[in-house]
Amino acid sequence: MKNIFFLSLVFLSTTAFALTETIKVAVTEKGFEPSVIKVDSKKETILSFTRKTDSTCAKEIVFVSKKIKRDLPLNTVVAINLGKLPKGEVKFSCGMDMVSGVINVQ
Ligand SMILES: [Cu+2]
Repeated sequence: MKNIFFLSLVFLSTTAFALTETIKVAVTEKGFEPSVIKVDSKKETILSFTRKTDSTCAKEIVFVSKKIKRDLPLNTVVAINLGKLPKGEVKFSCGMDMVSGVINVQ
């Protein structure tokens, strides 16, 4: 009985752990780092952006296919929950589509 209780706890904690995946993305003079991001289609994806330079035009982030557009204030964490994504690619870019990256959903 004790074992069953323990196993359920382990199961519950691993399940909870696997629900979301947060990936940190920095905005630097080189663009988005990383600019190619692999995620799991079974998990909710959260991208956590921090713009670390003023020498970039990526002062906002746009996910055209998801109709998401957010400002990226300097040195401020902006977390965007994209939910579960279908397998394939989701592109993101600055407002003018000059600096870009891609999420590879597997
Ligand atoms: Cu731009």
